[in-house]
Amino acid sequence: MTARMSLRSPIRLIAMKQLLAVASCVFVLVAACAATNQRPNIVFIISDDHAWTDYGFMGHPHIETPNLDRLAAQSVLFPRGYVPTALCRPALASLATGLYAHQHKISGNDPAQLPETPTSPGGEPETYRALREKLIAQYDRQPSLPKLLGERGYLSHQSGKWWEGSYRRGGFTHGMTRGFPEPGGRHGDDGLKIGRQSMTPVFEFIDHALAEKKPFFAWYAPFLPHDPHTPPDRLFQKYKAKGIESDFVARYYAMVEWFDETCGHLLGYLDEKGLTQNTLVVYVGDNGWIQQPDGPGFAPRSKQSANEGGVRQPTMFRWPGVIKPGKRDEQLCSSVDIVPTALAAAGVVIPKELPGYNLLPNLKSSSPTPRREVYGETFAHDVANIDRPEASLLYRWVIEGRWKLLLTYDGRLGRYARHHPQTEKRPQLFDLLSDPHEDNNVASQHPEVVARLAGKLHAWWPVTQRQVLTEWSDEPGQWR
Ligand SMILES: [Ca+2]
Repeated sequence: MTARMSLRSPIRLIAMKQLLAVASCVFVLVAACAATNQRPNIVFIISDDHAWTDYGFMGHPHIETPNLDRLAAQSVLFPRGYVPTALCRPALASLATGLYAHQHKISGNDPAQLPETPTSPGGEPETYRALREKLIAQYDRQPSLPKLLGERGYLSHQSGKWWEGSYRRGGFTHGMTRGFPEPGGRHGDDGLKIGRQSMTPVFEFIDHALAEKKPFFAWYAPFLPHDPHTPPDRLFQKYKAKGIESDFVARYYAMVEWFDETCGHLLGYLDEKGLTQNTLVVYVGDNGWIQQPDGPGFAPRSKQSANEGGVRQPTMFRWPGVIKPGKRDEQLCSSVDIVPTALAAAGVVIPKELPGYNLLPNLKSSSPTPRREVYGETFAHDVANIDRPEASLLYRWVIEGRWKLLLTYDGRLGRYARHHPQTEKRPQLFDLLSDPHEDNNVASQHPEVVARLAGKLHAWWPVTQRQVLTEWSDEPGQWR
């Protein structure tokens, strides 16, 4: 070793150490970038007409949902999740846009009937079809999850219920629904076959996204357990054997388990393809259903209703290794939180107009979410005025901790009026923690709570053209 070398070697050693330090920093940075670049796949599983009580994990005495029970154990589960509206189309539009119905303006399933609208399906007059088109055009104006994810390179697939025209118009790259104005395109057409007939279209899409090496978004909103209640006979017989007297109820219970089986197939496919780890699975239902025991329809205070049987929907988020599983017993969640949370998971900037919370930081850290209240609004099934959702406003509600305030409005009822008898026009206040089925209206005993929560509803969305009673009176409720 020369003197010159020996002089330089300590310097070399330091340089080497520095180089190693820089290299390890670069390695850490590259690894971090790789982790953030590996954007998660996103799967929405959306049940259709399924009450909050009707799951194994929610303690139902008869209904078996082993696949959703497993998902619940692997997820952050909000047993007190809610949808703002208990009707298919507005609820689904909120799940696609992250907006309340009074914001996206798709407040009901159909435009209100015109005097010349035929009562039999098909052959609708052009004036009525123009209203259908106008309702879908409300969706076109909004930023939506499939569109925003598509801009970031996601492939997306629509299956099941979809009301806003074709899957392409909805912003999906792939899908099943041809949609209005195609024949039978009101709410899903070919999409409604998913789950009931086969899962193949979803699985083929997943394979395609894998081959393309692109992250994907799957919207799985099967027409299940929604009627027609046509479960496999083995499941119907299973519930009859459990002693369920009413065939209508046994069929509905069997439909729920059939739906659960399809969820198992989908989640199993993610496992089989090694995708479970890098996929955010979100579970929610669009609205509730309480089966009438003596006929094919739904009981009061379920579908279309602002009562818990309509709006409460257990909500789950699963992303293994990122989201810490756990049950958030009393913590509230609104379905308008789902879109911002999914966008955050995908690294997409959340549009400012979205009213929901990005829950991702809280789902990761197990900390409580910022949500202190949940808001909801019930409009008539038929949209009286597309530009002015207030015209069909029937109820609004807010839940804060144990309290739920429910206000009744004089919006136009249209068809399905019998589901909204509006016999109680005065404010209704329920203590949900002690009275989860809303049997006791305690508004007269807590005027200060009624006033405070009515103020919150007004601040949330000021309604100006409807009649409503916001104070209890002993006189029978009459709009003044
Ligand atoms: Ca529904």
